[in-house]
This record gives sequence, structure tokens and C-alpha cells, in this order.
Amino acid sequence: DGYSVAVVGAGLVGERLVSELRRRRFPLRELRVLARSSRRAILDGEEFEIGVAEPGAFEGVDFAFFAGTEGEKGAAVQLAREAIDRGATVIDNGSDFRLDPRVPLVVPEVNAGALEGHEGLIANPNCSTIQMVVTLAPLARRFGLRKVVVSTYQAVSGAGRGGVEALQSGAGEAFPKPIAGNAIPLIGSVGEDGYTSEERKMREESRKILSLPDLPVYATAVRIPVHTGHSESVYVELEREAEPGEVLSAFGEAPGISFSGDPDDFPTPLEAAGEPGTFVGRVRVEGDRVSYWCVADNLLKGAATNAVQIAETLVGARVR
Ligand code: 11C
Repeated sequence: DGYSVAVVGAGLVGERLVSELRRRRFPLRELRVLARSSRRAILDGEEFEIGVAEPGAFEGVDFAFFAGTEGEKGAAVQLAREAIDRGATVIDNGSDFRLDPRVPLVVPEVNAGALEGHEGLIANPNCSTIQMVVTLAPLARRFGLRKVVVSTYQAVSGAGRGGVEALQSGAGEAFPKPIAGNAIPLIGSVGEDGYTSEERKMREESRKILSLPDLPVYATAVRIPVHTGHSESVYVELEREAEPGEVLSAFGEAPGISFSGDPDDFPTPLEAAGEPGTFVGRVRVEGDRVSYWCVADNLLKGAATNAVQIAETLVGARVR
């Protein structure tokens, strides 16, 4: 009974995948952790014998979660096809396949229907994209979207263990300038148009997930000295005017969103860290213009939780 699952990668996201599969009681028959080299490691409080991520390691695997690596081609580029050929469904947290038209890019609360007819490979979006589309989707459904302007306040754990070390000890080259006591308005690499790769991901991935291929999305992505939990200040122009109450109830009723409706109640990354959902606060409505703040754990809803929810959707288990 249950499924044989492989987690590829034993970094921050790999470890969260192990803990989320268990915490959410995904029906597991077997759990393998694979990485570049074999070793023992403690993940989610348990010692794992980590196997080598090579084609034969996917024999008999039903679901393969690739934790993904930023700054280099993820392991999925080498191994996803091998895993699929052996019968696995691959859920890739890396960025290599997200914009491929044959690959569904899925946030289950928003576009679970995109999973229909998948060809074995499903992409998990970028962390800052996921929490934004969870919060944009209820506005898109009720009012339509004309334009989105977003500034992010992103935690160092989005850059992996190296990012966390850079905050804790100042060591390493995870960021282009010191992060302690600072704010760095450059995440990823700068393209010809001046936007960074992180900002382009927010635009292109959101367009695909929301099925709004021309949606104007202007993003500024900023790294701040927070351990875990990305925050975003979002400004949206709607297709029609809305009453404040309509917007509040759109957020209040939306799947995956925690929103109290109390104007004095605002979420922060410290509170969102360790939680699976997306938190909304500071909502302001003026006619067809809405401003709000949202926060989510970048390693959970921004990565591991969303990936496990995709698998839950595929097997017909719970999503929330
Ligand atoms: C960050 N968003 O916070 C990045 C990490 O494409 O999955 C995740 C990169 C990605 O640095």
C-alpha cells in the first residue's frame, strides 16, 4: 500500500520535502533520499542512508521530487527523463522546465486543472511566485487583473544553506554584498532589460499559472536579513471597481490563504515560518486599485508543501 517516493537533494528544500511528506501523511510505502554522493545524514530528525542520484536509483519509484538547485542546472535536467522512463512522475522544484509548454506549472489552489494530461513531468514554481499567485488568483477570478506591481522582501534561506551562513557568519559568496544589516535589491542575474532572473520568474511564471499570458507584472526582488519567510508588497489594478468588503471576502474565502480581515493584524515572516499557508494583511482598496502585503514560508508553501500538494492532487488525497 502507498507509493514509493524519491527525494533528490538533501539541502534545505530536500529536508523540508521529507518532513512535509510525513507531516501531511502522504501515503508512503518507501522513501528514498538521493544526492550527488552517498552519505549518512539526519533529515527531519532521522538518519537517512542517502543514495546516489543515478538512473538505476529510480527503479520502482512512483513519485520523484527534485529539490532543485539555484545557480546551476538542476539534477532534473540529467535525471528526470530517466525517472519518467522507469515509471515515475517527476515534480521538479528547479527552474529548468517551468516555462516549457508541455510541462504543467502548478499551484494546486490556483490551477490544479493544468495537471490533466501531464506527460510525467510537473514543475513547481519559484517561491516568490507561488505566494503571489495564491493571493492574485481570488482577485483574478472575481474582478479580473489589469496590472500587477510587486516588491519582495526575500529571506536568505531562499538561497539555500549558503544564504543562511552568509547571514549568520558573513561567510561565503551567496550574495553580492553583505546581507546582515542590509537590503540587497538584486536576486539572481540581471538581464538585458535590467530585470533580474528572479523578477522575470515572477512575471513569466505568474502569467503561465494564471493563464494570463499578457498580464503586465512589474517586480522588484529584494533580499533582506530574514532567515525564512518571503514577504511581498503587492499593488494590483483590477478590471472593474470593487467594494472593500468584496476584496476582503475574496481573500477571506480563498483556498490556501490565512486572512483575519482585522486591519491591525499583519503577518510577518517570523510568524509564517514553519506554517504551510500564505498570509495576507494590510489590504487597502480604492476603486479598481488594491494594495496588500503577503507572507509565506519560502521553503514550505514556496517549495516543499506546494510540491507535496501537487502529488496529493494527482493521487486524489487531500490538498490542504
Ligand atoms: C530565492 N526565489 O529566494 C529564490 C530561490 O527558481 O526556485 C528559488 C529559486 C527557484 O533566492
